[in-house]
Formats: sequence, structure tokens, C-alpha cells
Amino acid sequence: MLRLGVLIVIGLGTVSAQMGKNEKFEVAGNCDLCEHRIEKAATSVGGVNSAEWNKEIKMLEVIYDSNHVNIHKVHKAIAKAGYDTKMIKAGEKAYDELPACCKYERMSEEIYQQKRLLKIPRVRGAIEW
Ligand SMILES: [Cu+2]
Repeated sequence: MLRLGVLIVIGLGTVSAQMGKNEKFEVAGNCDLCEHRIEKAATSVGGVNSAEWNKEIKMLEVIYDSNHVNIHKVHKAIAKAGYDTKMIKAGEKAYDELPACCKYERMSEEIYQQKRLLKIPRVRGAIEW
């Protein structure tokens, strides 16, 4: 019972007032057009209520219904639009198709993988070492 109580408290901590799950993660990009494109890609995923990308700190804040959408799908949509997220790197073709002003400086594969490993939060239910 105590364990259940702890789980409920943890659960409540991640649910915002808008009745959605709030998640922040890094998305590469440079300009206002990137902001528009990243937010559009994120909100195009069903179950995403809002998406705000901050150009200065390159962080995207997404509010979504975690019962209906897995955050992985949001990362995928953004990568498809040409932007690297901490979870999924955009394909070469998607990156090449970005408007010229949006061609952000890409990290080398090695640095990307290092960052990725450092920043991915533990998946719930995953085995912990
Ligand atoms: Cu841009």
C-alpha cells in the first residue's frame, strides 16, 4: 500500500494542470522558422495539446495525453521535419531539405550519441543497474 502511495505521488508530479503530461527535451534549430516548424511537427501528432520551442535554450516543452500518445512518436515527427532531438536524429534527407536559414550546425555522430546516452531519462519499468 505504501508503495502504491509513492507511485501515485510520482504520477501526480508529472501531470500538469492542463491534464496532460508535460515533458521538456532538447531539439536542435536556429531561427523563428525552426520554431514554427518544430512546434507544427510536434502538434501534428494526435494527442499533443501544445508545444513550445525556446530558440535561446533549444528546449521544447510538450504537453500531451500520455494515454494516447507515446513521446517517442513526437520525437519521430520532429526528426522527420529535419530536426535532431535528444532521442532521434533526423535523416540526412530531412536535414538537407530544411530551408537554408534553418540549417543548424549538426553535432558529429559521436557527440550526438554521447549526449543522447547522458540525457535519455530511464524508461519506466526498465531494469535498473
Ligand atoms: Cu530555422
